[in-house]
Amino acid sequence: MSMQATLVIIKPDAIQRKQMGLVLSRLEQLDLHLVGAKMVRVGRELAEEHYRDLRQKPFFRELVQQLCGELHDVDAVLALVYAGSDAAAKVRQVTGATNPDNADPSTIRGSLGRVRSNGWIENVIHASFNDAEAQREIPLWFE
Ligand code: IDP
Ligand code: MG
Repeated sequence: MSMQATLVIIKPDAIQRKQMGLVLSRLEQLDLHLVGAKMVRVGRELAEEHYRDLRQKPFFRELVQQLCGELHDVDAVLALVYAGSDAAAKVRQVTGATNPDNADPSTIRGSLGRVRSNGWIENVIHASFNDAEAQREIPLWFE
């Protein structure tokens, strides 16, 4: 097993709902090392680049606005990098399914996320899907 790193972003919905500590507590239980942590003011350019693979989706505009904090009156998100063997897989396992309504209740999204009546998916964190995605994403957020 090789040493890997993965990106986590505590999203604006979780910042607004004061779930940052809860999320950090969950991630702290994993057998990984926290090697980077930074509050980031997210501009359009960064959000669009981060979610570039979803640019054709009908919800892309709203997704970018959401990551920028515009839908939750939030100025910054918390970007984190965890390192260790199978880092991305370990984090994704506790993250849960994309839609909180479908996420196992034991996961971060299943326990802390929600789908708003207006349809917004508030799923608490971003987590790199795999090592390749992490390698693309981490340099966007950390120099
Ligand atoms: P992931 O965050 O579980 O990796 P992705 O498919 O990569 O899921 O989508 C990135 C983000 O886009 C999701 O976390 C969620 O915020 C948003 N998203 C995904 N699918 C939908 C949808 O069908 N409607 C609205 N937002 C969505
Ligand atoms: Mg994804």
